[in-house]
Amino acid sequence: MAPKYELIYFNARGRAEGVRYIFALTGQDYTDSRYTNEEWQKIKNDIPSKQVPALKVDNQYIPQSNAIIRYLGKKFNLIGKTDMDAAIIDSAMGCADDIASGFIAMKFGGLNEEQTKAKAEKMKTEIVPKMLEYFEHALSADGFLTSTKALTIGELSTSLTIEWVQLFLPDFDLSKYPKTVKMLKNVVENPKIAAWIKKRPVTEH
Ligand SMILES: N[C@@H](CCC(=O)N[C@@H](CS)C(=O)NCC(=O)O)C(=O)O
Repeated sequence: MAPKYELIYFNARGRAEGVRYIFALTGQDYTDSRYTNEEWQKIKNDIPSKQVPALKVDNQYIPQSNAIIRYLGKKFNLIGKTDMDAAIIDSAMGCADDIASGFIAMKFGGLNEEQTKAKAEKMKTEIVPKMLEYFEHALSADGFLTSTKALTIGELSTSLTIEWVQLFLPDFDLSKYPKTVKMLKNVVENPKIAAWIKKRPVTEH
C-alpha cells in the first residue's frame, strides 16, 4: 500500500511547489496543508525541523525541500537512468538553489531599498547569468537534462527557479537562453503539470 503523504507549507509556491509538481506529474494523492503565519507559529514546535516545507510520510517527517524532492524522485523514478544522469540533475538543482537563495535574501532578508537594488543588480548581471549559462551547457537542444527526454526532478525544480527570475527580475532577457526557455515550456506545458497550474491556489510567489 502507498504511504500517506502530507506536505506542510505556507499558502505559497515558494520552496514547496517542486514537491507539488512531482505529485501532480505522478498523480499521487497527498494532503496539501497550507498554513498561515499565525497557524504556523502554533504548530512549529511539532515539526522536528521547525522549518517548512516538510513532508510527512505516514508518521515520519522529511524536512528540506531538496531532500523531499530527491526522496520522491527516487520513489517515482524521476532521476534519469544512470548515475551521471542523477549527478547532472543534482548539479542543476544546486544551481537552482543558488538562484533561489539569492532571491530569498533579496526579498526577505531585511535589506533596505538601496541594498535591495544592489542585490537585484548582482542577481541580474552575475548570479543568474552564470547559472543560466550552466543550464544551457547541461540541457539538450530540446530542453531536457537527461537522454531519457522525460521530465525529471531536475527540470521540475529548475523550471520553478526560472519562474522566480521572471517574477523578481521582470526585465531580464531570457531569450538569450533558448534551451532553458524550452525546458520551462516542457514543464509548464506537460498536460499534468498544466492541469495543476490551472487549478492550484493563486498566490503571489
Ligand atoms: N533549505 C530549506 C529552507 C527552508 C526555509 O527557509 N523555510 C522557511 C520558508 S521558505 C520557513 O520554514 N520559515 C518559517 C520559519 O522558519 O519559522 C529548504 O529548502 O527546505
